[in-house]
Amino acid sequence: MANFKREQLAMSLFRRYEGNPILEAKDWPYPVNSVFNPAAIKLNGGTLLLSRVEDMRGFSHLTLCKSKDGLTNWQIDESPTLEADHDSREERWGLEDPRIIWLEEQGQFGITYVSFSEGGPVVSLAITKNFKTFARMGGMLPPEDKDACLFPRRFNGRFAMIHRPVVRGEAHMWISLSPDLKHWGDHRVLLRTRHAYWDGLRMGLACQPIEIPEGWLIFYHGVRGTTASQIYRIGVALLDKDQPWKVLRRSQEWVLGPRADYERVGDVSDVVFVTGATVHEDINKLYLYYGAADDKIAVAIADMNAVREYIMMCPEDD
Ligand code: BMA
Repeated sequence: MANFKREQLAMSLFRRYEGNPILEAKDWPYPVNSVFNPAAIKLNGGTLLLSRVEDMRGFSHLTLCKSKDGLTNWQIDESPTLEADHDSREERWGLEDPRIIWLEEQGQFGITYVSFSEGGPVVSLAITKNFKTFARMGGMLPPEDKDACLFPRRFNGRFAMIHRPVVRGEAHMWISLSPDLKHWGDHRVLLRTRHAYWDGLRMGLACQPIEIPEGWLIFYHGVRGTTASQIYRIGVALLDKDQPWKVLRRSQEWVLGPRADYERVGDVSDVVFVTGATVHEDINKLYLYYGAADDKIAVAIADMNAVREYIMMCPEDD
């Protein structure tokens, strides 16, 4: 049965920043078709976005944008920050949809992004200290795979990664483990698409995992197929802090979906695609950065206590 109190909270959890969209193609220092699906982290007291940028051939690369408050006065790199190596079969048709996590043991950032390889999309890893030089670690698992992010530390001696392979045409979220960030095993399904729900067709991790006292907060996108198109919306789950392959809670309803004009109209209509998050402890707010209709970047803001209250009202996954 619908739970109106919880649904009311889900609907009011996020507010769209009034200056949305915060970044568009016209803001770029060089000619581009679109900017969307950015990774986000806090760095040196400011916010850093690594944005997906699509050029006029339709290939994507990644470009760094910095801002003090994470909302205004973005400084955008004058040229692509991380570009595909076109001689490599792995990166043949561009780099897409990055996520960033701080790797505690390495003291460096881990960027997981989609390389559009000759065999289909694969998830690749690059490690960096300064976002100027990048150590490319290559593709991690075979195609088709997307929507991946590492966790910041090991669990029982192994690193963990959430990702979204497509198996038998089904697109669920998986979690895999590795001793060295290179060799991956113990693959298991983490969250499944739910028939007839808003996330019934496909799903994938949204931004990087967010640690809260109750566990790991995991935002994800869910897709519903309609007679006209596909609608991309955002839901949330809670994973166990020490064993993140255990799902403790999962939202039945979405918490953010396309409603504003800039989310409804664009290169791909009706898409809200979250890829980055920052937590601002001083004001107790969560900022979610997302691609709006696949051609601009917007931000949605929530009160961290309300998000925690909401996820604890959600049931276990069924
Ligand atoms: C997904 C990804 C995203 C994109 C979304 C909506 O499959 O390719 O990059 O934003 O579709 O078009």
